Amino acid sequence: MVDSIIRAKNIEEAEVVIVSAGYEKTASSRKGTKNGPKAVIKMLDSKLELFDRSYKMQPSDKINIGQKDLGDLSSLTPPKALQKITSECAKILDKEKFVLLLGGEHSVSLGLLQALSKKINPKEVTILQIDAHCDLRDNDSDYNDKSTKLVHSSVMRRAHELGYNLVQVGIRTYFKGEYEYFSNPKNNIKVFEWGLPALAGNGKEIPIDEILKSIKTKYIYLTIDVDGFDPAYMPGTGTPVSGGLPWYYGLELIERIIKSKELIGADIVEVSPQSDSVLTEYNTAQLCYSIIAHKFRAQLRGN
Ligand SMILES: [Mn+2]
Repeated sequence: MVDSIIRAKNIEEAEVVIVSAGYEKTASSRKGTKNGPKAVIKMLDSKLELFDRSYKMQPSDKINIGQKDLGDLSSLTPPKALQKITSECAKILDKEKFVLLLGGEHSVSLGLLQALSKKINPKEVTILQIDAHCDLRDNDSDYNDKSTKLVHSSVMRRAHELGYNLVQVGIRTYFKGEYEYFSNPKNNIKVFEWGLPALAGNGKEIPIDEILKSIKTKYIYLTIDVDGFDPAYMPGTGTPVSGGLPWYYGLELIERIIKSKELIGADIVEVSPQSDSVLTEYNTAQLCYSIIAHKFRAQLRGN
């Protein structure tokens, strides 16, 4: 039998539950994110090494990782899909489990964020968002005739309205209304843009210390849109944008943020598998495993 990183037989047994939300309704460019979670789970099940070279052991031996697939949500309307993701995540959080959500399009994050907001006051939580896009539109009326407020390009606006603090990293494209929203000091949003030499110190990467210093709360939530990374590492995604976070920079940022704050939840979204490359789902599986190992690092000591 092939060893899997996911070894908990059910949710009760698990400490961490990877929730698959293959929802895709409002994606604006290339489709395919509904197939993302399945591809990532397959990598965790049979392709990724169980041995972690930074901890020099097998985290999956010490951390009980389980999974829950929410099935095909794409036949639901955006409000119904959101309600389903929220209530399923809430049930798992009620069992005191850590939830790592896999999308699907970015709108799924709001489900877990709504569920968490019943447990911890959002004002005490900072969302660290790795993304090429701000996702701060009020709605999608500038590019969609049948506009809604529950689209992937509005997800962080809705989260911000819930009261969450917001720090964005890797941003390299936005709409005028988003610019006005995040640059309004009243909204207190910190944006670390990529590729503007004047802001990034002559094209050098933004020091990770600066990002850490911008987070004022004890609790953090991590949302990773894979398009935040350089498309060289994450080519399979709906709306790729050139530039972005280099692989090892992203891994270091994630490690240091988890070690310096208290991570209450995480999601990785917008994985759209390609027919000729498994790189995106493989790297996403690696991010999942690393996030879980860092979060539960106290359990990795000793034998
Ligand atoms: Mn994005």
